Amino acid sequence: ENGYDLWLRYHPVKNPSKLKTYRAAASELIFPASSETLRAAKFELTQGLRGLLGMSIPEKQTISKPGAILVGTPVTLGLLKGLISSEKLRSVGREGYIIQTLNHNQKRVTVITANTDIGVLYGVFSYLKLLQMEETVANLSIEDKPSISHRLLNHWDNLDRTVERGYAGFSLWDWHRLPDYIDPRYKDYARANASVGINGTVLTNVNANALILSKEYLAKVAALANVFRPYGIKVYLTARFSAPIELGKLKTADPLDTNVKAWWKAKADEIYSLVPDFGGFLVKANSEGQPGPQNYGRNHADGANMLAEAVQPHGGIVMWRAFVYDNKVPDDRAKQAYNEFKPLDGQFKSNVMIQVKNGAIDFQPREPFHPLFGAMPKTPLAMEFQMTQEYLGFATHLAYLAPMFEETLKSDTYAQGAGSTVAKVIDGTLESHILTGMAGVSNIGNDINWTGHPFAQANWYAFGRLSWNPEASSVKIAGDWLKLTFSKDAGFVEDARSIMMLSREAIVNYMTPLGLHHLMGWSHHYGPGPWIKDKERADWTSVYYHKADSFGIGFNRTSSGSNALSQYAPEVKAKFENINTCPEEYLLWFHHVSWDHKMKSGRTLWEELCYKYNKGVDDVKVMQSTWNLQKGKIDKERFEQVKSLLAIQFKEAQWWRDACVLYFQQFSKRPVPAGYPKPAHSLEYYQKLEFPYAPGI
Ligand code: BDP
Repeated sequence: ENGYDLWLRYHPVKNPSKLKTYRAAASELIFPASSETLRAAKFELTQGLRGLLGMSIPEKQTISKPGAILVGTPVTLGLLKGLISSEKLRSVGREGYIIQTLNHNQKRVTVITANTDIGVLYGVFSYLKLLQMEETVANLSIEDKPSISHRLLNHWDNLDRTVERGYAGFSLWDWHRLPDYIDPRYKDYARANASVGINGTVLTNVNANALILSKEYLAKVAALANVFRPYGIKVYLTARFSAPIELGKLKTADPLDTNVKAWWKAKADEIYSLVPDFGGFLVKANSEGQPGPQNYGRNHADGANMLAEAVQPHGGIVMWRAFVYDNKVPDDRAKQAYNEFKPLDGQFKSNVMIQVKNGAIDFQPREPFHPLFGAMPKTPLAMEFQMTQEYLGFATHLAYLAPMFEETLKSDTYAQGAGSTVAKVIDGTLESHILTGMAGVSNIGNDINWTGHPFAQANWYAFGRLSWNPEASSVKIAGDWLKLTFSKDAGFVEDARSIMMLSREAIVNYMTPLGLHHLMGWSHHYGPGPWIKDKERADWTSVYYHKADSFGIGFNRTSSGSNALSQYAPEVKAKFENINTCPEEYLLWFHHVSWDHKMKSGRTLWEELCYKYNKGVDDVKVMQSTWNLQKGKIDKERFEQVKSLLAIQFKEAQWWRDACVLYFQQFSKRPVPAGYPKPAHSLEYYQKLEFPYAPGI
């Protein structure tokens, strides 16, 4: 058992009465499959039924007995026209599907239908999931469709197969042997994505290499696109803004230069000649050293629109990232994206989305929602979440991220009054956008289990589910994933789900409690580094963010400080600005607070900080003991793997706690309250630890 099958495990249904009813409900299959997508759907369904029900389902042209399964669109299976009303079909749109049990000439049949072939594929995955989870299938009436149009993975994969901030081996893309060798994993990757509704993948790192746009590499990209196409997955590439210079030998990459425009247009034409359904470009520009329009005195809209014009005739889009900040700008880093982008609202072409990270700094274990959400009503904003655990213990710590994604999606921007949640901004309903998107920075590599930590698969799965339905519940998703991936044993699911639901908060507590952020080790971002200072960029140090001094700790972003709070709607600002109404989990994000400040618990801030760091460690202990109870309930291999990783997590949670508490104590000059364990080492010891070979830099 190595976890390769992810959540697509079609193991025999164990419950005998369930098995009997499932078999009776799958007596024959009527599924003419003339397209590649329908053939993929049919393959999945027949393989799935064979595994789950231990039988091969006979194929028929017409319904001959009860228990028939009918699959197709009204075009591919004429029989369906009379069975499902066209209004009902219309309501599920281009990618949605319907699963319906109904009586036809006194025979009970199951219909899986959609308007498009890809909708059918999604319906098939959904039907198989019901069987995998051993749910009742006798009276199905399911109508489902995605709320977001672009549900994309962002691979931060380099052409040499290293992955930026990727901790699960090397890149899946074997560029060297493409396009001639097609690794069978590409198809399994596509199946996994389609099963959760992911419909696009950006193959390359945002810190882009122009080479990917060369003729040779485009042939490789086309080969991948061919594998993914039947699964409804479009490929996208990152566009290095200076590519016209590097590849085209032009003197400039100025977006208003005619030759530059012509170069990108020709490049887009070339890409589309090879990949007719190419999705478009993702761009990181004028950020962390990447070139961009500002190099030529132009703005982000000039850059984005120039690329948008190039792909527009082919139906492509541009996702322009808002992750910009500059250490030469003498203002709080948290404010810079808003300051640069808000004034450009309304200036982007209609095929441009601005891709915004969930928070204003950088994928910290907890961040308040990014102030740009709700602030650019004339521009579609796509969400960027990070699945790879850059700041949450890489693929070593168990961190179920869906509660964090959910927290952001449910946050109320108040942009158009109460209820203007981030979810409604990005699903387009708040500001009437049709172009909508959610991106997840991939945690997938070539490790046999894809994500390194067996539980990191859950973040890929959950991202897909939330990008399909941003209102979905993280608890429900966790339960589903466990049943699909490990076991349906109720006790196991309950225990393992409690571990998952505890994990993210545990990490917040042992790394960055109470709104602290950016305290990690230099460069690789692993382990504690609250002492990081005096580097070439202040906004890459820890002291810039925690500002600990003899008075207290925290970043004052109120009107007496950087006033970053002014970027939020008045209701949000008022709540966070007031130290008494600011939720304590964001306290030190927005306020510089005295060590003696009384917290809701009655403890002082210093005592609360010590309490939280210890709570984080204790929670990992709870995760460990709960996991140990699962022995024998799941396979030995994954049980042991998770057990070992939790042991590392426990050790490292203590490392974080001890290093941070000792470091901050230098400023608080207060004793650690009685009852907490003594640090194993001195502060100097922790400060001297070095990790020259930490992965994924
Ligand atoms: C940060 C990473 C860096 C990425 C950057 C980005 O440390 O490696 O290139 O974000 O999102 O999280 O562009």
